Amino acid sequence: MTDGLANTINNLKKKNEAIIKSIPWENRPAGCSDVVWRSKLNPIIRRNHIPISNSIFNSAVVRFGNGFAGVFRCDDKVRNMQLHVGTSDDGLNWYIEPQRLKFKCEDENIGQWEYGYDPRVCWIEDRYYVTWCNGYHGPTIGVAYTKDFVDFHQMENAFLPFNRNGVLFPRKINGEYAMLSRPSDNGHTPFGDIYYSQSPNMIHWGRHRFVMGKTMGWQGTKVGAGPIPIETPQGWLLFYHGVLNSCNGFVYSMGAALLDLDEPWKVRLRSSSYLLSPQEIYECVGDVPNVTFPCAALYDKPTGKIALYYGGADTVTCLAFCKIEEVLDFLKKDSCI
Ligand code: BMA
Repeated sequence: MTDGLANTINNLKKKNEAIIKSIPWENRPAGCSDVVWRSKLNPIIRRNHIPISNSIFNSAVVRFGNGFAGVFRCDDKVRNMQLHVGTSDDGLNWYIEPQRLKFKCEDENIGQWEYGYDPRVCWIEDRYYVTWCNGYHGPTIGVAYTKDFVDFHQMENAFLPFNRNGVLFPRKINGEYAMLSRPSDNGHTPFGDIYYSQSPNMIHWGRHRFVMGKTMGWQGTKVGAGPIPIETPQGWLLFYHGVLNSCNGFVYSMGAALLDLDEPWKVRLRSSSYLLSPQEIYECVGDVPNVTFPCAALYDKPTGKIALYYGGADTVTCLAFCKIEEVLDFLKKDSCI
């Protein structure tokens, strides 16, 4: 860790924690009727935000101290896929630590770093858990925890290879930790369904349940969970990505589903239309064209505002906004279930 990160973390912790910073927000632009709209500041993190980065995208952001912290996917100029810690006062302007995140791990077999990408961060009980696509003889789901965004303790991988898009629920359900994931293969997987798994201790995962698979159109090839699900009285609101296989390759869009509160493998509502798809230049042009890939959501319960962080074209980090009631209303009207 450099002094830069130590200083920003101390500042976030030092300030009066009673003053909770509001999440980034912009009102829906005049003339726009979309349920999800983009930030005018996009991309909020450019590909060369730090000198070593080729691209910074598909990243996870949470509230931390009197501001925000996150784990960012930074592919470096060798094109290693790495994770880096970031801090921010306002969720828009980010300090990204130039050195990659190095997990502490008691098991040297598990702790040997190959690569990591597409992190999610989830506050449960007393700590932040990080899940990510972890290279261990192929991609699988790595799990670690931190209390301060300085020391990260790597635990067992949740599953055998091959798996991606491991997304924790923010509380135990029926007495067990719960995670969504997407079993896959070792390549640019041409299939993929979302499953639900349960664990008594965050180490041993089982009692797997099928949640949902591909359907049609923008989600006709594969689907994967996005940000940490948001609890509502009607169910868990899940934003997810869906993939269409076009003549020109995969197109990654975002939709939403409402999962049962007590049995989240039961899908109550599911969008038939996408909520966000690659249309802006920073989503259509980049290292992998035509990708909008959400990994994090900040939710302000009193106002219902949601700020969604997503990767654009596997190159940059972007922000979009929506209101929870409008997403739930949209789901009721648009559901394919
Ligand atoms: C997936 C992951 C994502 C990426 C997407 C589009 O398989 O690798 O990180 O955004 O492909 O390339």
